[in-house]
Amino acid sequence: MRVDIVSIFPEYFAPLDLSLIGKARANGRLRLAVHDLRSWTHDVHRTVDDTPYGGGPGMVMRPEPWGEALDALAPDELSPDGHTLPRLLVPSPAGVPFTQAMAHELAAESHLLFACGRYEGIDQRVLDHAATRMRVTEVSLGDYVLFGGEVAVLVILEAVTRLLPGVLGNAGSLDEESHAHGLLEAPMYTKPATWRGHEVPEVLRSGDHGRIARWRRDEALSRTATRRPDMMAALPPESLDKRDRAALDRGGFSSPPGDVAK
Ligand code: JD8
Repeated sequence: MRVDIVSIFPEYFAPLDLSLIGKARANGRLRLAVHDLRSWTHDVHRTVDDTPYGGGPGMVMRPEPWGEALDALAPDELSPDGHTLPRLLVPSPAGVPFTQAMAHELAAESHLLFACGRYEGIDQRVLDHAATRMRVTEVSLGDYVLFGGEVAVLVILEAVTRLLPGVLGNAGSLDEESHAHGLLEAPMYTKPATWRGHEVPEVLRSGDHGRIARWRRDEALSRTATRRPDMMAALPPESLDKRDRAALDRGGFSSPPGDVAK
């Protein structure tokens, strides 16, 4: 996968040299380049912002440097290696929510181009113009306010690159994840069995794999019911069997509506 990032703070992306993402880059599975937006300015002050039309506080990123950056990184002509146009991703609090499903979708792309805004954001015409020649997605990390798109890109890239074949190294840990089966995960424990007076639940030391699986399922259900009523409500009714509903009942939680087959 090829990834280009445009930002006025290219230093933000130094951590991408570390750890698993660094490994994916080293072994060639990830070709990542970070670009300074100011390299596409032409004035002595390397200006990238101006006051907003219509008034209001703050500054808006001017369209011209962005236009040149996108021309350079997503040229109209097919390159010698025959690559297609990138998918342009623009972090914004007004974007569509970034999810694990979108991470999977992005992991299947051959070229991602990230545009990191700052200030009050990027002149909308940059996105409108880009959308006439490539797929453009405004994406939000969540309902809180950041200073700019850089941190969002770090998060998205970490979620996407760990899905690339050969990056995780442990394929098994990919599909047993909470956001794959719609429930939060049960708590995990390791040695010692007693630590500062706190014991590892007996069932996990019993060696009874049936009881362990049932206990983990019950913990996942009660956690999800308590912490994520939104995930609970979104569960397909047929994904909860009689034993699941009984476990929720015992914990004083109500099961989402729906008929039970099993
Ligand atoms: C990009 C500029 C800040 C946005 C005024 C101060 C994502 N989940 C998220 N929260 N915030 C962002 C985000 C914020 C950004 C930019 C992403 C570029 N800002 C501006 C408009 C209102 N603030 C985000 N992804």
